[in-house]
Amino acid sequence: MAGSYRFSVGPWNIHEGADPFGPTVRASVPFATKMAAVRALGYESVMLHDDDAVPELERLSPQQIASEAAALKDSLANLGLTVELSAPRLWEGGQWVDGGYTANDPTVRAAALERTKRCIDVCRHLGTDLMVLWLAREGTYVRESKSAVRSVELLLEAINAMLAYDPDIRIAIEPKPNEPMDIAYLPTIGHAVAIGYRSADPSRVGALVESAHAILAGLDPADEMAFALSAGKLWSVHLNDQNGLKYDQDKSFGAANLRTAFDQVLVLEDAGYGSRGEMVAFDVKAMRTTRPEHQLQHLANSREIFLALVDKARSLDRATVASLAAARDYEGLDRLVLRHLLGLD
Ligand code: 3MF
Ligand code: MG
Repeated sequence: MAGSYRFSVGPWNIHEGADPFGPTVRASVPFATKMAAVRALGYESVMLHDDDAVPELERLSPQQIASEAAALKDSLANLGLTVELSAPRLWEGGQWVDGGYTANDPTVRAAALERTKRCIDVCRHLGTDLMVLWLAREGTYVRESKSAVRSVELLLEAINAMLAYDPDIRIAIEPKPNEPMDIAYLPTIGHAVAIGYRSADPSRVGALVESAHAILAGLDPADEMAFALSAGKLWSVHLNDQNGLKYDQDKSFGAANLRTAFDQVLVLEDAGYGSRGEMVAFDVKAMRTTRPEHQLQHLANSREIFLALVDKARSLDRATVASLAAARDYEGLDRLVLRHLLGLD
């Protein structure tokens, strides 16, 4: 029986259009309006940074954090939304310019760990056991500024401290090879899975594949997903698209390369992704040119195209695929897939 999928998105995926060269071009949408809007589009779950869920949490006591997060969980439940995951936002504040867990300043490293513990508390009170680590500034602009070996050890120590803090928390590492830093210490899924196996509890360290991040690493997103799937470690995805090696574009799913999008859906579908509770999340942004009245369109488009590609994966003539593969007629197989995607079969 073919499975069905459940979808998730973050509040940052409805945004004001600022980029490094220009300020905002759309008014901000209040958080509550965003939540209601994504539910109306068919999303059942949301991803929240720790301070999306509890603004200014660094100024609050653990008790205040607990009650704010619990209240948010209830108001989301009233809308029909659950929380898929939370993530510590260790890249925005000025204290994190040199990273958190790998900063050269030990007081910054200690603060990063404290902040992450608060994020774990937020996860618990929002009703999720999944925390994502996008290790945004855990890298360098200057090779000689940090010891890369020591940085990996520091990341491992930090992950072990998180696992020890909460016996139920699961950590999904979201690798990205660059941006905002020049070079990151955990740039690919292979790195994420490897450090997970070195941790104190490998069963609680997995990965999140973002399509664009794989492309920026020069890798195929479907194969990155496959690598994590084969280890039982694909705990979420950030589907989107990316037109080559540029800045992180967060285009709508399938917008740059429909065949690559199809191959991602195929690998998820064939592995039964979603049947163990995993969400299909999109990390997509509206173009800067988007008018306010169209600023949800990329969220509708991504979901619609994903579901259309699920139909394409399910209706692919697998017997013919198998016989073309057995005959090593890969030209014929190429044609079969392209005609199928074009609706010519
Ligand atoms: C950056 C990202 C991030 C993460 C998010 C959750 C802001 O390229 O993809 O989006 O997905 O922080 O970990
Ligand atoms: Mg992402």
